[in-house]
Amino acid sequence: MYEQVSHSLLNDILTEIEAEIKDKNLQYFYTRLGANFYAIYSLFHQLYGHRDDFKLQLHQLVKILTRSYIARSEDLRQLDLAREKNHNWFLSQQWVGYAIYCREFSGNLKGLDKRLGYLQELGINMLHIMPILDCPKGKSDGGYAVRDFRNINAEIGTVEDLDALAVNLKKRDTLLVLDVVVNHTSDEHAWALQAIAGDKKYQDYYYVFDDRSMPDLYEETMPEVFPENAPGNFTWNAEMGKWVMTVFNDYQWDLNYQNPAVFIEMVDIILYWANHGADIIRLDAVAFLWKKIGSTCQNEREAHWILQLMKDCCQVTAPGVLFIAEAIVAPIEVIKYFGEDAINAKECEIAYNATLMALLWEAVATKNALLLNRAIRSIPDKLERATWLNYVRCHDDIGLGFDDNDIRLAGYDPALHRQFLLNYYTGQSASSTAKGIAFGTNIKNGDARIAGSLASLAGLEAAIEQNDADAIQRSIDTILLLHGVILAFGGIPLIYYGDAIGTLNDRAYLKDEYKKNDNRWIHRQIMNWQRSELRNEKGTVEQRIFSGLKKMIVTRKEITAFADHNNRELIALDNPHLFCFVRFDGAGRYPRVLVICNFDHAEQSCDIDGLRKLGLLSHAVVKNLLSDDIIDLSTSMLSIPPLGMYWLDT
Ligand code: OTU
Repeated sequence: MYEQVSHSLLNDILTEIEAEIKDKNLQYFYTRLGANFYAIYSLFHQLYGHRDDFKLQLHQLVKILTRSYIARSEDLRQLDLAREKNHNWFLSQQWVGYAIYCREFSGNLKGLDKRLGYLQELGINMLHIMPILDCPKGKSDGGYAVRDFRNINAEIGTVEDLDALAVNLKKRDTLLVLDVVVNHTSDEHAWALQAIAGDKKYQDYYYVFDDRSMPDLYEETMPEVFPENAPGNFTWNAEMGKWVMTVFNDYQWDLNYQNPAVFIEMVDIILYWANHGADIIRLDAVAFLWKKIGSTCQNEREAHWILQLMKDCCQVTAPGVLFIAEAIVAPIEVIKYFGEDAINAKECEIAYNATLMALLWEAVATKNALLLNRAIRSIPDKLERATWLNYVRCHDDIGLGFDDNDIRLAGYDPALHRQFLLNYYTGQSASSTAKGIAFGTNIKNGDARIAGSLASLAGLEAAIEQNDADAIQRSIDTILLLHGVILAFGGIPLIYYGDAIGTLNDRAYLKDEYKKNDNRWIHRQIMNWQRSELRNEKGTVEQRIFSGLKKMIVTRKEITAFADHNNRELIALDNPHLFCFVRFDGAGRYPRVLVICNFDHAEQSCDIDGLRKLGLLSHAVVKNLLSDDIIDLSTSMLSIPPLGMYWLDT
């Protein structure tokens, strides 16, 4: 939109940097800046308009956008243009993601280059490398406590190694996902060190207080994220003689986005990694970006403004780059990270679907889909040009963040049901073969989350220990069933490293002084490449999981109805063990794929006539796309094997 005040300001800024921008071929940059500037100005004004330095800071922001564009390579600029033309490119069913810790997966970045063949064999074409930036040893939170946002951890490699990797990934049509930890820095970051040294400018980069009066006010309403390891949300820094807000670990200092300088620094960092070839940036802990006394300091409306502003800025310089929102919050809140009151995504294009993840584990434990069927309806429709990141397991804990009301509607008591799930996954219930452990137990309110590798949670570890072939089969079927859902549901599936070969819990972290207090390391194992070779040996656990998953991935990529365009309908069946939805494609809603999953350990069936009444399964036979088997529909009931899944071509 054209608006005089902002436009004349923009002209002033461009005049000021005239020498820098002269002869620089900025045509595309100017059109984007012109298109977005009013939005940028307005949001920046909403957040920082009351400050004396408002104009100065806005000048600085535009300079950063311009310099980053000038630094952007011609190849990346071309990619931006191609993606502008084909703007729904990331909604395609072609994408299949994989998340790794670089050190644990391949030792370092050079080693990672040698493992790209493995990823390609599985069908992966989007690689999320979790944070690899410089962090203090022992106080790194797995890379999420960054000391230098522009340098890679020396043990993992160099920026040049990453550049080389980015080029190789592009050759393989594989997307590169990198983290930018926007909410906090390490207490050894240069900003923090200068704050500690007494520099007021840098103390303003954080939430720093002389005494407990403000921290105590905040604490009244702020929950604790790591109650066991890092109780409270503030840490006393003796050197500085002040309290600092540290929502996560005591060495992770929360950045103060009430200061525009912090916002501008972060935009600069995001664009730095975009210019190093990141296709997608994962923005960590976005729910926490704005703190306000009297609130939980999560999901505040200003946090959304910050993200919108980041998006608007990134679109000017690197419009082909997408954002992932890492917001592990209730469905009604998570949906806002795509943007509110909008048709197209205007904050982050992608968001973690933590609700689906947690519901899948609930269905495995209860062997039914009562809560899954109920609570999945609480996830509102996403915006256009937005998609989910669907996952079964990630590097973090599993939180039981379901809505109490949904639990009640599914027929359970919320507190008892959560306790049941916790007991189930931490191996304290007789009915369970899961071998997880409780993470983040909060003795004040009894909350806890779950750590443990996917395979160990799915019973594989216990089954192998007991040498029980049937139980091994059940856990393999569970692993495949869970992945089958995330591959078919709509969104980008994200597979966690090691899960394709059934990696079990690894208790080695207990012997590591830096890791032993954070039991999420039980599922952040060193990739066992020797075991992974067994994927080529028929009949091994590794081969059964890997080949099953690989087949599902190949099949997913062929089914255009699996692209994500809000083209899914949940189907209510009478049988509580079954989870069923239909995916359709095109205006005539064809072709369609009917997905049916059985979470029970026994065969289950559903009424074919019921489905026919919905216009589904009208033919005499139907093909299961997962196995190519033809299923006879001349009987009245369709049976689904124990822990089985159909993708029916209907
Ligand atoms: C994220 O997760 C990362 O994924 C974690 O690995 C980090 O430890 C953390 O941020 C701090 O950087 O607390 O248990 O509700 O929204 O931001 C996982 C918390 C976490 C989440 C999430 C956080």
